[in-house]
Amino acid sequence: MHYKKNGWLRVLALMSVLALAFASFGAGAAPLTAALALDVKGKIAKTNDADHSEFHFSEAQLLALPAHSISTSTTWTAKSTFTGPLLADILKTVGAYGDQIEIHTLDDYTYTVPVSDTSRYGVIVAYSMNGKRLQVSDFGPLFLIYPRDQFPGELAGASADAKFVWQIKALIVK
Ligand SMILES: Nc1nc2c(c(=O)[nH]1)N[C@H]1C(S)=C(S)[C@@H](COP(=O)(O)O)O[C@H]1N2
Ligand SMILES: [Mo]
Repeated sequence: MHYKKNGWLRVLALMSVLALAFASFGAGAAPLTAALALDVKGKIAKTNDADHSEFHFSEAQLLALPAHSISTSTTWTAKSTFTGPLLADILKTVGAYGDQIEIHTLDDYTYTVPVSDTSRYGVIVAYSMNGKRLQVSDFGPLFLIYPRDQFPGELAGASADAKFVWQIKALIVK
């Protein structure tokens, strides 16, 4: 190796690495796996933002909540194991006191589920499927999962499909 003689080569190599880094991130290219994040507002007792209006969960905060798994098929996926925090634990963390949860997504879909679903079905906000993080292109970063296979009468079918909200970015407690 001739690093000492060819110090400029190292500089050139470093510049190439930086150029690549800027090409992939600086140009605004979305990362394959979006960082986990979730904003919760509305009827909540705890906030953590500057103007005390919402509770922002960072990836670390979401991963710090106890992880629960549900194995089920959905209209879009064969039987798989979904993992993530309980919606109930997210609501508990923010001190939610409403009885409806309005869910907002990256694709601007909105759907409201009753808080009673959390105890009835043990609903989870899944960030992974079969051990792999959900990609934005594949229901990620967060996907509301109900145990459909365990409640075929109540959770299978067209009307229940609306509850399986993917690309979740925010919850509003009503
Ligand atoms: N993020 C997101 N989740 C969503 C939807 C959506 O448009 N965006 N549609 C919901 C509704 S109303 C139903 S019936 C199903 C629709 O699934 P489909 O688009 O495969 O018919 O997914 C639900 N989850
Ligand atoms: Mo729907």
